[in-house]
Amino acid sequence: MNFRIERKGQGVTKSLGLWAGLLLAAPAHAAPALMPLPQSVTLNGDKMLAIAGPLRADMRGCGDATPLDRAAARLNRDVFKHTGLILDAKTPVAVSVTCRDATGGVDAGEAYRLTVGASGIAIDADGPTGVLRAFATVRQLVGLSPLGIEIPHQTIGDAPRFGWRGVMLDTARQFISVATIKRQIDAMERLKLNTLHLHLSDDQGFRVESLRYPKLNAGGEYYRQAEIRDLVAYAADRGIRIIPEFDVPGHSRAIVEAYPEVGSVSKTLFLGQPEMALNPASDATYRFLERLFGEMAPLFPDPHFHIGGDEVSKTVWADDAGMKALMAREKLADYKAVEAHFLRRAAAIVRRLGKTMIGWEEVTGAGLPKDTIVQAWQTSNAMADATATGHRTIMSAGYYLNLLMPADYGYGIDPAATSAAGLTPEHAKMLRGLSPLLANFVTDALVDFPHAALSPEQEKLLIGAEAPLWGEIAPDQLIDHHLWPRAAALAERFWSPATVTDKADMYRRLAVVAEQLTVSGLDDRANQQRIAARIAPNDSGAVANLLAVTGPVRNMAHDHRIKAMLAGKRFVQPLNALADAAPVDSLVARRFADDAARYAGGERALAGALKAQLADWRDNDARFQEVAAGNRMLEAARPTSELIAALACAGLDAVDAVEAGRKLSPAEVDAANKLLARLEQEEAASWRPFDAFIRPQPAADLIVKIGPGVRTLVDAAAAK
Ligand code: TNX
Repeated sequence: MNFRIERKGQGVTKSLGLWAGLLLAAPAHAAPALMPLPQSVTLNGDKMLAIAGPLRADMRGCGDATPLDRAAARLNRDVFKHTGLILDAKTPVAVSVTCRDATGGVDAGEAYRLTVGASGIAIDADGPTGVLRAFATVRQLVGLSPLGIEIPHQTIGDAPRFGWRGVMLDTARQFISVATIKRQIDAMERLKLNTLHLHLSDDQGFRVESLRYPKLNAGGEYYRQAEIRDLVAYAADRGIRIIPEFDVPGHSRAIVEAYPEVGSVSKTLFLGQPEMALNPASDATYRFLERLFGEMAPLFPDPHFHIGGDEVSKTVWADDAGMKALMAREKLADYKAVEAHFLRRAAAIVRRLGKTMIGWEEVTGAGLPKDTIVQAWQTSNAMADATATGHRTIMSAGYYLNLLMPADYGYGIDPAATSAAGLTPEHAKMLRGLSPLLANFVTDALVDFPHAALSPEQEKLLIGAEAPLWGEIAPDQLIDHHLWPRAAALAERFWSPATVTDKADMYRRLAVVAEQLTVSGLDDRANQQRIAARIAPNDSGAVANLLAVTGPVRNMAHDHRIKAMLAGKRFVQPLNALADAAPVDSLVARRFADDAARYAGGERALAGALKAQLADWRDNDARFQEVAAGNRMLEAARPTSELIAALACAGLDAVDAVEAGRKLSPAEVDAANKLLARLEQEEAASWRPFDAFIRPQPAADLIVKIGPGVRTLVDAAAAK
């Protein structure tokens, strides 16, 4: 499966880089960005297909036409959104669609071939879902093109690497509205993601209406059963399955508080609270699960059912009355064995409901039926181990969007790599040496050791990957920009050939995809703007300028409740601050770094644009300081704004020096290097897990992102 782009007729095979160059050379409004990159793109000569009317799809062999007609209508609506053009209904463009097999299913028949030629667009899909994937490609080929649509004649051949390509939303920690979930589903369809895993219950809440156990819903917000049915149908229309997760036996405080008769509560306290879990020693627990899962499972027609199974405390059951008897009767040596016993009974319940069970990696080795799917979340080793025991496996380690790592971090981790995600042994050793408390948290399960590559049998068991966005610091209004555009880069990792690894090219396309997603309906920027305007109604622009070139600290460093909890205090953190609004990847700063590199490489015409940009950043400081004075939510970021201005000045001096043909003085270089070193420190301070607890974090939890671009300019001017 080699990625190739060819230009027929001229006999030139284009490398990825050349293709990108070609696209950049095209007028900006026409530059398409394909993501995930297809298996192959062959340009057929230099001709273009002009689109002046709506796309008129004609389906053959695709079975029930209704869902695909709706898909075609969505496609046309998006074309309108992306272009703003009034298309003439009298000159429709033929989209002739054929399916090789009419069988549906979100991971069946996703492969397609797409040809753009003089007579229109032809789609030859393996199945109806492949038509949806081809439509997603058409959206991107149209691109943002307000001056008119022209698509180069070409042939695309495409098929996914993995049949399971997902994201996970955590509706339990903080409730997520149906409207917000639907926006994410829309974006998923555009990126060819096919699985939405909803984490629906946890300590903080049980989020699906239960008529059998109504007390589960007494404590907070939840989805009505009718809303669930609507969501499931909405997703299915877009070729996306919804996987429900009800986390047991741990992460279940909400259940235990509502129905204490099925719970175990420890006498000892952990972080100031008693621990809770379902009680594996009581028959009432299994009757409860049978009835609860029996009510929930039919709401979700997908054959998979996720029961969690993660992070069960090993002491929660110590004080339980029936525990000794259970352990003796079932010959269970320890609480790990008790947990396995519980999971086997839960698996039997799930099986009776006709579902295939999924559990987090802790369920590996619990003696579960071989068809149980394991979701690896802490290390690549866990994925390797789960496949080695014969379980189908979904890879999530390395793709945790809630850790706020940049897009290219997860993009650089191959789902099939056996030692790529997790703490290195050296890092773990260092952390354990720091304090007994840390040693307690840094378990072996977090450590990724060197590991043999997957065998061909193991490779077959790796069915795909999922990017989770846990909800501790991701309330409804942050979902869009915490999920996107980073999930688009991961969608490529999960769909495209493993050989597609060029990060610079990914970011170039991601910038376009991000614009397209916003134009099509994401609330990412609207939400950032809402936060800025709330904090500084008198000059939200100054705040927005600062946010555009900063990003939040990573790896839970912004979750201040953790430290409070460790100190035995409860603390409610409002998630409406600058660090909540800042984009994880500053695409503005990246663009600046690219421009700086081109300038340093000799494109002198960029001097004016670079200087204007740097002057804006320098001048924003005065504006920002004015709104920040006396504003409690902005005070902390005053040094951030100063730092941006100081860096901008260093960059301006560098461009001036290059333009004047002189070298920066050693003192100037030294001053700039000091600033840049400070920035590198800020970036490093939360780069790795646990850093948040052992390293000071930058002001306002914000990392300034223009360092790499300024570095390029200063180096260029120092070397003159
Ligand atoms: C671990 S990932 C969890 C979640 C947390 C997440 C981030 C997994 C299976 N369990 O419950 O939200 O870390 O804190």
